[in-house]
Amino acid sequence: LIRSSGHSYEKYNSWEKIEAWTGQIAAENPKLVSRSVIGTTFEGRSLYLLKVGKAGSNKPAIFIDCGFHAREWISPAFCQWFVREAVRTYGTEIQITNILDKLDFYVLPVFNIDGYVYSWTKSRMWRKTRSTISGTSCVGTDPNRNFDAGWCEIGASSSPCAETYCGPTVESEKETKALVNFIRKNLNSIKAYVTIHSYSQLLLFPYSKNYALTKDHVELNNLAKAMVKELEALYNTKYTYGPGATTIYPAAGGSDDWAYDQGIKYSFTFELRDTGRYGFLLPESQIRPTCEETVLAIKYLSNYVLEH
Ligand code: ING
Ligand code: ZN
Repeated sequence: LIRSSGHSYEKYNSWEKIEAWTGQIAAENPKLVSRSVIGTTFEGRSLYLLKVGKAGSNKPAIFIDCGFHAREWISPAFCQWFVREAVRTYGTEIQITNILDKLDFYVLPVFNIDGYVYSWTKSRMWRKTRSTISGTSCVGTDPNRNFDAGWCEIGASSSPCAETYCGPTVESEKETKALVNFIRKNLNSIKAYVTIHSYSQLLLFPYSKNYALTKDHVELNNLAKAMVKELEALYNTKYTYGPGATTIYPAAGGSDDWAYDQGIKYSFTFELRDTGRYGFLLPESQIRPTCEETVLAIKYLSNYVLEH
Protein backbone atom coordinates (compact mmCIF):
# COMPACT_ATOMS: atom_id res chain seq x y z
CA LEU A 1 0.00 0.00 0.00
CA ILE A 2 1.40 3.33 -1.03
CA ARG A 3 1.01 5.95 1.62
CA SER A 4 0.34 9.37 0.22
CA SER A 5 3.06 11.84 1.08
CA GLY A 6 0.50 14.60 1.61
CA HIS A 7 -1.50 15.76 4.58
CA SER A 8 -4.60 13.74 5.42
CA TYR A 9 -7.35 14.37 7.96
CA GLU A 10 -7.79 10.64 8.45
CA LYS A 11 -4.14 9.93 9.11
CA TYR A 12 -1.73 11.06 11.77
CA ASN A 13 0.38 13.80 10.26
CA SER A 14 4.00 14.62 11.00
CA TRP A 15 4.78 18.08 12.37
CA GLU A 16 6.21 19.06 8.99
CA LYS A 17 2.83 18.23 7.38
CA ILE A 18 0.86 19.99 10.11
CA GLU A 19 3.01 23.08 9.85
CA ALA A 20 2.48 23.28 6.08
CA TRP A 21 -1.24 22.63 6.63
CA THR A 22 -1.58 25.63 9.00
CA GLY A 23 -0.27 27.88 6.23
CA GLN A 24 -2.40 26.29 3.55
CA ILE A 25 -5.73 26.31 5.37
CA ALA A 26 -5.25 29.98 6.23
CA ALA A 27 -4.23 30.87 2.66
CA GLU A 28 -7.20 29.00 1.18
CA ASN A 29 -9.76 30.51 3.59
CA PRO A 30 -8.67 34.12 4.10
CA LYS A 31 -12.12 35.25 5.19
CA LEU A 32 -12.40 32.59 7.87
CA VAL A 33 -8.92 31.58 9.02
CA SER A 34 -5.82 33.53 9.97
CA ARG A 35 -2.53 32.21 11.30
CA SER A 36 -0.26 33.78 13.87
CA VAL A 37 2.75 32.69 15.88
CA ILE A 38 2.44 33.07 19.66
CA GLY A 39 5.96 31.97 20.53
CA THR A 40 8.59 29.36 19.90
CA THR A 41 9.33 26.01 21.51
CA PHE A 42 12.47 25.01 23.41
CA GLU A 43 13.94 23.62 20.18
CA GLY A 44 12.95 26.74 18.25
CA ARG A 45 9.82 25.69 16.40
CA SER A 46 6.99 28.17 15.81
CA LEU A 47 3.86 27.84 17.94
CA TYR A 48 1.14 28.46 15.39
CA LEU A 49 -2.31 29.61 16.37
CA LEU A 50 -5.25 29.61 13.97
CA LYS A 51 -8.05 32.09 14.49
CA VAL A 52 -11.22 30.69 12.95
CA GLY A 53 -14.36 32.79 12.50
CA LYS A 54 -16.02 35.43 10.38
CA ALA A 55 -14.47 38.86 10.82
CA GLY A 56 -16.38 41.03 13.28
CA SER A 57 -15.88 43.27 16.25
CA ASN A 58 -16.07 42.37 19.93
CA LYS A 59 -16.64 38.70 19.24
CA PRO A 60 -16.42 36.24 22.12
CA ALA A 61 -13.94 33.42 21.61
CA ILE A 62 -13.27 29.81 22.52
CA PHE A 63 -9.66 28.69 22.89
CA ILE A 64 -8.86 25.08 21.96
CA ASP A 65 -5.43 23.48 22.21
CA CYS A 66 -4.18 20.08 21.14
CA GLY A 67 -0.98 18.13 21.57
CA PHE A 68 0.01 18.93 25.15
CA HIS A 69 1.34 15.40 25.48
CA ALA A 70 3.47 14.09 22.65
CA ARG A 71 2.14 10.56 22.35
CA GLU A 72 -1.55 11.53 22.32
CA TRP A 73 -1.66 11.69 18.52
CA ILE A 74 -5.45 11.75 18.24
CA SER A 75 -5.38 15.18 19.86
CA PRO A 76 -3.60 17.15 17.08
CA ALA A 77 -5.69 15.14 14.61
CA PHE A 78 -8.79 16.56 16.28
CA CYS A 79 -7.63 20.18 16.03
CA GLN A 80 -6.97 19.73 12.32
CA TRP A 81 -10.34 18.06 11.81
CA PHE A 82 -12.13 20.79 13.72
CA VAL A 83 -10.70 23.60 11.59
CA ARG A 84 -11.47 21.73 8.39
CA GLU A 85 -15.03 21.05 9.55
CA ALA A 86 -15.49 24.76 10.24
CA VAL A 87 -14.31 25.91 6.82
CA ARG A 88 -16.00 23.01 4.99
CA THR A 89 -19.46 23.65 6.43
CA TYR A 90 -19.45 27.44 6.81
CA GLY A 91 -22.12 28.90 4.56
CA THR A 92 -24.02 25.64 4.09
CA GLU A 93 -24.56 24.31 7.61
CA ILE A 94 -26.72 26.82 9.51
CA GLN A 95 -25.49 25.93 13.00
CA ILE A 96 -21.81 26.23 12.13
CA THR A 97 -22.41 29.37 10.10
CA ASN A 98 -24.19 31.00 13.01
CA ILE A 99 -21.47 29.94 15.44
CA LEU A 100 -18.63 31.26 13.26
CA ASP A 101 -20.51 34.50 12.56
CA LYS A 102 -20.76 35.20 16.28
CA LEU A 103 -17.79 33.39 17.84
CA ASP A 104 -14.09 33.06 17.10
CA PHE A 105 -12.10 29.94 17.81
CA TYR A 106 -8.44 30.11 18.64
CA VAL A 107 -7.01 26.72 17.72
CA LEU A 108 -3.49 25.75 18.74
CA PRO A 109 -2.99 22.54 16.71
CA VAL A 110 0.13 21.29 18.52
CA PHE A 111 1.28 22.82 21.80
CA ASN A 112 4.18 20.48 22.61
CA ILE A 113 5.69 20.38 19.13
CA ASP A 114 9.16 19.26 20.20
CA GLY A 115 7.68 16.31 22.08
CA TYR A 116 5.41 15.47 19.15
CA VAL A 117 8.36 15.40 16.77
CA TYR A 118 10.27 13.21 19.23
CA SER A 119 7.33 10.79 19.45
CA TRP A 120 7.47 10.48 15.65
CA THR A 121 11.20 10.16 15.26
CA LYS A 122 12.66 8.60 18.41
CA SER A 123 10.23 7.32 21.01
CA ARG A 124 6.53 6.79 20.28
CA MET A 125 5.48 6.90 23.95
CA TRP A 126 7.11 10.23 24.81
CA ARG A 127 4.88 12.53 26.88
CA LYS A 128 6.80 15.58 28.06
CA THR A 129 8.44 18.58 26.42
CA ARG A 130 12.07 18.29 25.29
CA SER A 131 13.60 20.99 27.44
CA THR A 132 16.88 20.37 29.22
CA ILE A 133 18.17 21.78 32.50
CA SER A 134 21.53 21.62 34.19
CA GLY A 135 22.21 18.96 36.78
CA THR A 136 20.35 16.09 35.14
CA SER A 137 20.48 14.10 31.95
CA CYS A 138 16.73 13.57 32.10
CA VAL A 139 14.80 15.53 29.51
CA GLY A 140 11.45 17.26 29.53
CA THR A 141 8.75 18.74 31.74
CA ASP A 142 5.12 17.64 31.85
CA PRO A 143 3.43 20.69 30.33
CA ASN A 144 0.18 19.84 32.13
CA ARG A 145 1.94 20.14 35.49
CA ASN A 146 3.71 23.39 34.64
CA PHE A 147 0.89 25.92 35.05
CA ASP A 148 0.29 28.24 37.98
CA ALA A 149 -2.48 26.28 39.65
CA GLY A 150 -1.23 24.74 42.90
CA TRP A 151 2.01 24.13 41.05
CA CYS A 152 3.68 20.84 42.01
CA GLU A 153 1.57 20.39 45.14
CA ILE A 154 -0.14 17.10 44.25
CA GLY A 155 -0.10 14.51 41.47
CA ALA A 156 3.13 15.94 40.11
CA SER A 157 6.77 15.20 40.67
CA SER A 158 9.72 17.46 41.38
CA SER A 159 12.04 14.80 39.94
CA PRO A 160 13.25 15.73 36.44
CA CYS A 161 13.19 12.09 35.41
CA ALA A 162 9.51 11.59 36.24
CA GLU A 163 6.78 11.55 33.59
CA THR A 164 4.85 14.12 35.62
CA TYR A 165 7.80 16.43 36.32
CA CYS A 166 6.35 19.86 37.09
CA GLY A 167 9.44 21.66 35.80
CA PRO A 168 12.23 23.55 37.57
CA THR A 169 9.92 26.52 38.16
CA VAL A 170 6.27 27.36 37.47
CA GLU A 171 5.79 28.26 33.77
CA SER A 172 9.37 27.20 33.10
CA GLU A 173 8.50 25.96 29.63
CA LYS A 174 8.56 28.38 26.71
CA GLU A 175 5.40 26.71 25.43
CA THR A 176 3.60 27.35 28.74
CA LYS A 177 4.74 30.98 28.77
CA ALA A 178 3.50 31.52 25.21
CA LEU A 179 0.06 30.09 25.95
CA VAL A 180 -0.29 31.95 29.25
CA ASN A 181 0.75 35.24 27.66
CA PHE A 182 -1.72 34.84 24.79
CA ILE A 183 -4.65 33.92 27.02
CA ARG A 184 -3.93 36.67 29.54
CA LYS A 185 -3.84 39.21 26.71
CA ASN A 186 -7.20 37.97 25.42
CA LEU A 187 -9.07 37.36 28.67
CA ASN A 188 -11.76 39.83 27.71
CA SER A 189 -12.86 37.78 24.72
CA ILE A 190 -12.06 34.18 25.71
CA LYS A 191 -15.20 32.66 27.25
CA ALA A 192 -14.19 29.00 27.15
CA TYR A 193 -10.95 27.03 27.30
CA VAL A 194 -10.75 23.50 25.94
CA THR A 195 -7.66 21.28 26.04
CA ILE A 196 -7.66 17.99 24.15
CA HIS A 197 -5.88 14.92 25.55
CA SER A 198 -6.25 11.16 25.25
CA TYR A 199 -7.12 8.55 26.27
CA SER A 200 -9.94 7.40 28.66
CA GLN A 201 -13.15 8.95 27.26
CA LEU A 202 -13.57 11.58 29.92
CA LEU A 203 -14.78 15.14 30.03
CA LEU A 204 -13.08 16.85 32.96
CA PHE A 205 -13.49 20.28 34.50
CA PRO A 206 -11.86 22.03 37.51
CA TYR A 207 -10.55 21.29 39.89
CA SER A 208 -7.79 18.75 39.47
CA LYS A 209 -5.44 20.59 41.84
CA ASN A 210 -7.56 19.72 44.90
CA TYR A 211 -10.86 18.13 45.89
CA ALA A 212 -12.73 21.41 46.29
CA LEU A 213 -15.73 21.98 44.07
CA THR A 214 -15.66 25.23 42.13
CA LYS A 215 -18.33 27.84 42.71
CA ASP A 216 -19.60 26.96 39.22
CA HIS A 217 -19.68 23.23 39.88
CA VAL A 218 -23.39 22.71 39.30
CA GLU A 219 -23.36 24.63 36.03
CA LEU A 220 -20.17 22.94 34.78
CA ASN A 221 -21.50 19.53 35.73
CA ASN A 222 -24.77 20.13 33.89
CA LEU A 223 -22.93 21.52 30.87
CA ALA A 224 -20.52 18.57 30.81
CA LYS A 225 -23.46 16.18 31.04
CA ALA A 226 -25.12 17.83 28.05
CA MET A 227 -21.89 17.89 26.02
CA VAL A 228 -21.35 14.20 26.72
CA LYS A 229 -24.94 13.45 25.72
CA GLU A 230 -24.30 15.08 22.33
CA LEU A 231 -21.04 13.21 21.85
CA GLU A 232 -22.50 9.85 22.82
CA ALA A 233 -25.49 10.21 20.51
CA LEU A 234 -23.46 9.65 17.35
CA TYR A 235 -21.69 6.32 17.95
CA ASN A 236 -22.70 5.48 21.50
CA THR A 237 -19.16 6.12 22.75
CA LYS A 238 -19.44 6.19 26.54
CA TYR A 239 -17.92 9.15 28.37
CA THR A 240 -17.58 9.89 32.07
CA TYR A 241 -17.56 13.49 33.24
CA GLY A 242 -16.73 15.35 36.43
CA PRO A 243 -14.05 17.32 38.27
CA GLY A 244 -10.56 16.12 37.40
CA ALA A 245 -9.49 15.30 40.96
CA THR A 246 -12.24 12.75 41.53
CA THR A 247 -12.86 11.61 37.97
CA ILE A 248 -9.27 10.80 36.92
CA TYR A 249 -6.78 11.73 39.67
CA PRO A 250 -5.65 14.81 41.60
CA ALA A 251 -2.99 16.69 39.64
CA ALA A 252 -1.87 20.27 40.15
CA GLY A 253 -0.43 22.61 37.53
CA GLY A 254 -2.90 21.77 34.79
CA SER A 255 -3.95 24.27 32.14
CA ASP A 256 -7.70 23.88 32.69
CA ASP A 257 -7.45 24.78 36.40
CA TRP A 258 -5.23 27.73 35.51
CA ALA A 259 -7.63 28.99 32.82
CA TYR A 260 -10.56 28.63 35.21
CA ASP A 261 -8.75 30.61 37.90
CA GLN A 262 -8.12 33.36 35.34
CA GLY A 263 -11.88 33.77 35.13
CA ILE A 264 -12.58 31.55 32.13
CA LYS A 265 -15.56 29.78 33.62
CA TYR A 266 -16.07 27.19 30.90
CA SER A 267 -12.81 25.27 31.15
CA PHE A 268 -12.63 21.63 30.05
CA THR A 269 -10.17 18.82 29.45
CA PHE A 270 -11.22 16.13 27.00
CA GLU A 271 -9.69 12.70 27.21
CA LEU A 272 -10.61 11.27 23.80
CA ARG A 273 -10.88 7.61 22.74
CA ASP A 274 -10.35 4.90 23.63
CA THR A 275 -10.56 3.31 27.10
CA GLY A 276 -7.32 1.35 26.78
CA ARG A 277 -7.59 -1.29 24.09
CA TYR A 278 -5.27 0.73 21.87
CA GLY A 279 -4.66 3.63 24.23
CA PHE A 280 -2.25 6.15 22.73
CA LEU A 281 -1.88 3.92 19.65
CA LEU A 282 -5.44 4.58 18.50
CA PRO A 283 -5.77 3.24 14.93
CA GLU A 284 -6.15 5.77 12.14
CA SER A 285 -9.52 4.21 11.29
CA GLN A 286 -10.84 5.79 14.51
CA ILE A 287 -9.74 9.34 13.69
CA ARG A 288 -12.90 10.17 11.74
CA PRO A 289 -15.49 8.85 14.22
CA THR A 290 -13.56 10.23 17.21
CA CYS A 291 -13.35 13.69 15.66
CA GLU A 292 -16.96 13.67 14.44
CA GLU A 293 -18.38 12.88 17.87
CA THR A 294 -16.08 15.37 19.61
CA VAL A 295 -17.12 18.16 17.22
CA LEU A 296 -20.71 17.65 18.44
CA ALA A 297 -19.68 18.36 22.03
CA ILE A 298 -17.75 21.48 20.97
CA LYS A 299 -20.74 22.68 18.95
CA TYR A 300 -22.94 22.30 22.01
CA LEU A 301 -20.44 24.24 24.11
CA SER A 302 -20.30 26.98 21.43
CA ASN A 303 -24.05 27.45 21.41
CA TYR A 304 -24.08 27.42 25.20
CA VAL A 305 -21.40 30.12 25.36
CA LEU A 306 -23.38 32.23 22.88
CA GLU A 307 -26.48 31.95 25.05
CA HIS A 308 -24.77 32.77 28.35
N1 ING B 1 -4.37 13.21 31.40
C1 ING B 1 -4.28 14.45 32.11
C2 ING B 1 -2.87 14.62 32.68
O1 ING B 1 -2.27 15.65 32.41
C3 ING B 1 -5.42 15.92 33.76
C4 ING B 1 -5.31 14.56 33.18
C5 ING B 1 -6.39 16.80 33.32
C6 ING B 1 -4.56 16.35 34.76
C7 ING B 1 -6.48 18.06 33.83
C8 ING B 1 -4.66 17.63 35.28
C9 ING B 1 -5.61 18.49 34.83
O2 ING B 1 -2.38 13.74 33.39
C10 ING B 1 -3.58 12.84 30.37
N2 ING B 1 -3.91 11.73 29.68
O3 ING B 1 -2.63 13.49 30.04
ZN1 ZN C 1 -2.41 14.18 28.08
